[in-house]
Amino acid sequence: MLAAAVFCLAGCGQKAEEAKDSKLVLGFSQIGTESAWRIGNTKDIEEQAVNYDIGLMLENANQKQENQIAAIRRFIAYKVDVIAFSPIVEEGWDNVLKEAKAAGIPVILVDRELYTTQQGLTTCLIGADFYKEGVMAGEYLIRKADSLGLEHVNIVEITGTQNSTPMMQRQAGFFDTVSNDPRIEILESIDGDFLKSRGAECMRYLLDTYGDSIDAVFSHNDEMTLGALPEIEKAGFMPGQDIIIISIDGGQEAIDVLKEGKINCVVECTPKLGKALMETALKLHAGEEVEPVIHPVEEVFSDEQDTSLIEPRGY
Ligand code: GYE
Repeated sequence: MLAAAVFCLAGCGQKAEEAKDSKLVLGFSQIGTESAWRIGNTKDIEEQAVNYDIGLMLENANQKQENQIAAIRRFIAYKVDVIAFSPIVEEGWDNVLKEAKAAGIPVILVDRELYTTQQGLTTCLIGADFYKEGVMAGEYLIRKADSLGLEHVNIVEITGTQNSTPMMQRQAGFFDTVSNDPRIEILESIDGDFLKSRGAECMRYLLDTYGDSIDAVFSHNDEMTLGALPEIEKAGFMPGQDIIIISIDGGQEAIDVLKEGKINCVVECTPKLGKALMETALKLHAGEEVEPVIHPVEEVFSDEQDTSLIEPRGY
């Protein structure tokens, strides 16, 4: 509703300018609605914009980079004060970012990183340390193998969107951690695009190909995990017991399944980036320096703890 109002004001001549002058206008291009994480992230940004009295122009790109580029161009045309976006993949942003720079509009990266050929096209990144998440997932697997006394662990990996920051860094952190352990073998990594339906498809394929030699699944987000679990059960295995299940995000649905014992470990990735985003936008608008990288603090939820004590997650 607010976005529509801002669009209308911006199109209504002088009055619009006055309204815009009194309130910071932030254009935010969201990737889509692929996961509980993403939906929670959007909700948090909307709520924090209200708390900080910032006019939010929010656009949903429905998982398409071209839609994000078009949204950023609209933000430039409307002369918003600050642009923020979560780049779906790392490459392909140079031109639109140069246009934002030429228009003098600072750009904040939310959640994901990107790659540019020119320095200084974005101001900062507010998002999780995905490499560390991969490390924490790998460390859990090693501890689990120790506690079960396993001599060999065959693992399959269902990854997030190819060439996205969380996909690349979660994989790198995980590989770097488990590759030092001679017991652990990665049978295959397959692209599940962060989607529940793809998680199910990938798991069906992996079960058809490797059958009962799969000891563990590392899935880059809860949605793909939740898609994979029924496939494991249909194939006659008990997730969490016959196959170790490791997920990332920590949305409520996955935490409930962790409590049931069908997921063994969920590495937290918080979508609550809205407060830091609004504070950073206000600082940039005031011409102040901002931190180049803001990482939220994140934890691991697993069957090593009393899972009944995990607080409601809010996403
Ligand atoms: O893990 C996944 C989402 O970029 C951190 O994207 C985000 C990831 C998150 O769709 O569920």
